[in-house]
Formats: sequence, structure tokens, C-alpha cells
Amino acid sequence: GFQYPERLNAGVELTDRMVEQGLGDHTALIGNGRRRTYKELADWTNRLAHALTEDLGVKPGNRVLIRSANNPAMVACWLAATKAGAVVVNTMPMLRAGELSKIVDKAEIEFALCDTRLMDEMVACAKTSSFLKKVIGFDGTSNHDAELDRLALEKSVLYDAVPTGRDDVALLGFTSGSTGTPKATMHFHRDLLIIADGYAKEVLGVTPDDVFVGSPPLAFTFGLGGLAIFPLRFGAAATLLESATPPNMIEIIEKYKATVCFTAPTAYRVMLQAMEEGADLSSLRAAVSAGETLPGPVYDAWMAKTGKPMLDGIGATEMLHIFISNRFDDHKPACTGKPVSRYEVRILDQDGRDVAPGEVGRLAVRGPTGCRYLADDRQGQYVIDGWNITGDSFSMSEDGHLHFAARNDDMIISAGYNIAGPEVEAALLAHPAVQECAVIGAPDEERGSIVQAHVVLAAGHEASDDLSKALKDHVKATIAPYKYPRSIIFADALPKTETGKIQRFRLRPDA
Ligand code: 3SK
Repeated sequence: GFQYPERLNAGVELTDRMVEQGLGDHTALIGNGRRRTYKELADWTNRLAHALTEDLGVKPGNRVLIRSANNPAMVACWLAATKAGAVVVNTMPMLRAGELSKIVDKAEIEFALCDTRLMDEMVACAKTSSFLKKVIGFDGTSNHDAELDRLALEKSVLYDAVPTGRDDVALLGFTSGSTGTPKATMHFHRDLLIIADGYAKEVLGVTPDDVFVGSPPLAFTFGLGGLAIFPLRFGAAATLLESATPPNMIEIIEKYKATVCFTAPTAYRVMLQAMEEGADLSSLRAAVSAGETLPGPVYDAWMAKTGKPMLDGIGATEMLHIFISNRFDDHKPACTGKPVSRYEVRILDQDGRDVAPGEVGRLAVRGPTGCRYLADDRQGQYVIDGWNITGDSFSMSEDGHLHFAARNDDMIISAGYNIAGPEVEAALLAHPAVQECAVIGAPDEERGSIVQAHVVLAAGHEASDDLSKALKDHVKATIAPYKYPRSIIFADALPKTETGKIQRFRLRPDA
């Protein structure tokens, strides 16, 4: 394992330590129309840490929620709260008050730092929360126009970061789980460094010359690692652009001479479609694909069109980041690669025994960064003898390469988003026209899967395009809009067991 000192603060390691190492003038963050050096980032986060502790009263161990799109200010807030010894919960900008409340209650969050453009739902959440003491705005478009920015501006650039222990919790990664009841996974200060010193260094070989781009939200640990922790651990540059949506990514790679791209396969498909003749990807040395399984044809098309190594991998919020990956000298289609060093994987049958090579079973993983759920009875169900039992089925070939087979539960992965079917069902059921419904993932060329709802209407309602649209709008207004069912099928009845349980698997096209 890695040897870290007993007292370790990941916020310091990712900022001031780079300055100490002589990289103070190197670009750390690119975004909002400017570049910030490591020295500027260290100063900015130190000022913010003063404001958090002195003006807001944040104390070590307090949970701090951050609500923002990917931008430099979000990264600065996260690093500052980490320096102050807080436990950070990064959240997706699209979440609505009800979804935020579940997170706030589960993690007993006392402070929320929110991009001022996203205040409404945060304030609505705060009104009903008994935990939240203070919601404060920051300006995600510059860094001087909101309350937190103004408080920080008056502060010293010198800050004695809280001497946290290497095993103190620094981050709670939320995963929606198959039931829609969020689970929080606890990650220590050392975990934030392990994913960089392991995967990012050993697989990607990150250096200060690298420039990272990508689209996954920082609220998803895939994005936090790939777009912030990995570059900042090695003095490289992180682009944090709200415009980094898949259709724009080729242009962004060209403009910033990006060397490493982190995103999901769906985004790579869109990038391939958007790529014009003569696109200049000469700076790129790695296209990392994770978040959902990479279809062989997408890998083949990428390799044929760009010739740039596409490294498929699988990670999990539970393990913080990627634990199986292809390598620069060993990558191929329809293959997830081999375990990252310090992680072990097994393929288990229903009784928990290892299956033979080539046979499909449930993927289990063990490693230094996982897996501890916060106050959750499901710990015993998903973590057995230190092995995290994932929701995926894989096979392992004789030579140790892993191949994805299927997902085991009702999670729908659509365009890189994890969507819990039961949560969408709950939103639909709140509409007066819906008597019963079942939500599944239906295969889709572009998004991998789409949310498909099978709906039995209540008496007095008739199927129509207008009603279909009304139901979609209703879901969008109830939960995060990306979860809405893109396909609605009206049915007379749903398939059920004798005991009345809906058999969702029978609705799947391959059933
Ligand atoms: O592959 C994933 O889904 C994942 C999840 C969390 C963190 C990192 C990754 C790649």
C-alpha cells in the first residue's frame, strides 16, 4: 500500500503542496474565461477556508454540501471545505428540493455552498430541513459577486489547514442505489490520493504537462477524480467548463490542447458524430471511458477515426474511482481490462463461490478505497468479508481480462446517468392519471438505455400523445429532469407474480 503521513489533508496536498514543489506558476484551473495558477488556487482556497470557518462557523467533521455545475468555483469550494476539515457532499446541479432533502437528512448536512444561479431549490430544501443551519451563495461565473466570495476577499491567503488524520472522512459520495434510497459512501483523505497515486499515475502516467477535459459532473466521483483530483495531484491543468457538453468537446480538446479526456461512452458517440473532417486531436493521448459499459463498436469507431488510445474502465462510487481498466499497451473492444494495482476482483456464483474462467458471475471487488456506507443497514448485504459485491455481472478470461455481461438490478444507465427505476415510478404515480406503472431501461442507440415507463391509466383517462407529454413534464417537475421517461407505453395491465409483485424483467425487450 501507499505510505501517507498520519496527519494528511487532501485539500493541502492538491494545492499548496504543488506550490511547495515549484509548480506555483503552473496552470491549475481553466474556466470562466481565465486560467488560475496553483499559487492562485492555493490563495483562493485559503481565503475561502477562512470564510467558512470564521464567518460561517464550519468545524472539522461538519458536513458541507456543494451545489454547482462544473466550474472553478465549485472546485475551490470543495478544496477549501476539505482544508477546513469538513466532510464534503458534492451534488448535481439538476437535483430538486426533494432530492436534496434526502441527501441533507441522510448526511445530516449543516452547511450548503450554492452557486447563486441554483439557489431556488436549495432554499426550498432548507425550509423543510432540521439539519441545515446556513445556505450561502458563491458566484460560479466569476468569483467575486456573491456573499461567500465577498467574505473570502477580505481574508488572508495564509491558512493553517486542519491537520486531519489520513483516515478521517473527507468526502461522502452518494449513490442512488437500485431502490432510489440514496446510500452515502465514506471516503478518507487518503482515498482521494490513492486513486491518483494508483490509477492516474500507474495507468495514465499523469505529468504536469497534462491538460484534462471531460463532461462528468464533479458530483459523480468519476468526474471529481478525472477532472479535479488527477490533474491537481500532479501539477497538471484541469479545464472546468460549463460548456463541456459532448458536442463541444472536440472543439475544447483542440482549443486547450487537451491530453486526457474523461467521459462516458455515450459522449464519445456524440463526439464522433460531431467530429468534422480535419479535426485536430493531435494533443490527446488518452480517451478514458467509464460510467457505463463501452460498446465494442464505439471503441472501434473511435480508434478508426482518431487512432488515439481509448481506455475503458469500470469504477464505482463505493470504491471512489476506477478499479478495472485497460492499459496503453493492452486495450481492445468489449473488454474492461484488468484490475488496477492494489485492487482484487472475483467473479462469484449465487452461493458466493468463484466461477470458472469464462463463466459469467457477479463481480466482487476489494481494495484500499472501499467500501464503507454511512449509517446503512445495507453494508452487510453489499460488503462481505471486505469484498464489495457490485451490481454487475462479468466474466474473467484465463489471462485475467474482464468482460462485462449485464447489470443485475433495476438501475437504468442512460447517457452516463444512473437512474433508479423505482424513483421514476414514484414520481409517475403521483400523477392522477396513473394507476400503476413499471419503469425499465430500454436499449437506445444514442444513450445506451432510455427510461421507459409502462403505464396503466386510472379510470376516466385515455391514452394520448398529450397525456404522454403531460406525464413527462410532470416527472421533470418532480425530480431531476434527466430522469424523465423518454418513452411511455400505455398498457391495460402489468405482468405480475402470484403475490402481486410487478415483474419488470418481463417488460424488457429481450424478455
Ligand atoms: O464506472 C463508473 O461507473 C464509476 C463510478 C464511480 C467512479 C468512477 C467510475 C468510473
